Amino acid sequence: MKKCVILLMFVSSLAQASYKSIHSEKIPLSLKPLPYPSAALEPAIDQQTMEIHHGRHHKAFIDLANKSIPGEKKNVLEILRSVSQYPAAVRNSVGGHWNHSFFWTLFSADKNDQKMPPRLEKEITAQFGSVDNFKAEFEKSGMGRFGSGWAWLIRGADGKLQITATPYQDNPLMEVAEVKGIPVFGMDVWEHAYYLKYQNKRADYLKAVWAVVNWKKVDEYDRTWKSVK
Ligand code: MN3
Repeated sequence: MKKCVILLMFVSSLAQASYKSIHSEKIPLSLKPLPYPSAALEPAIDQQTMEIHHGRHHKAFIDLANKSIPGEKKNVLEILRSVSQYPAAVRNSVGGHWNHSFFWTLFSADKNDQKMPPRLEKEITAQFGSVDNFKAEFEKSGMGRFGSGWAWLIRGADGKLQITATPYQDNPLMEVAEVKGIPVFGMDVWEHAYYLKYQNKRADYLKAVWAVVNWKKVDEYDRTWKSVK
């Protein structure tokens, strides 16, 4: 019985991530293990990029956040919702931590996860005409984000699915975001996310990663977006 409890604690890492588990985290933040081996998403995302991205870039955001606001009592979502009241380092670091914590969960090497659930397909088709249209519009948004940032699929203020992009480590949950909403999918378009393998070819990276998207997880986020207040 006791062994069972200990095992459950280990399993409740990023693999089981939900809005709640990401949002309720408080300072000091910690780096969770990836929900898959670092080579699992090859060839779309190569192992070296994965290891540097997770182990160094994501870790750096965590270290900066912990250094910037030691003793902070608000949780991650509350900080993002009031991020203009903090120094810029907090916007970058807590934003970076949220974005990457969410990002790692959006991929899977499991064929079952890669199949888009009919419910989500229906929602996407209703909003964008077809899944292919959605992908094309999303890639366009990622390409249109000049410099570093993120492309997002969100549930907007009107409750509809919408594509948007943010600069740096901003995200649509922040009260400073131009277009606000609840992210249900997101793509890191910083050069560090793709440069080792794709160099300057961001379009190739954006096209390649569709093969490893965990649509089951995206569907789960989309089914629970209203839980984020
Ligand atoms: Mn990144």
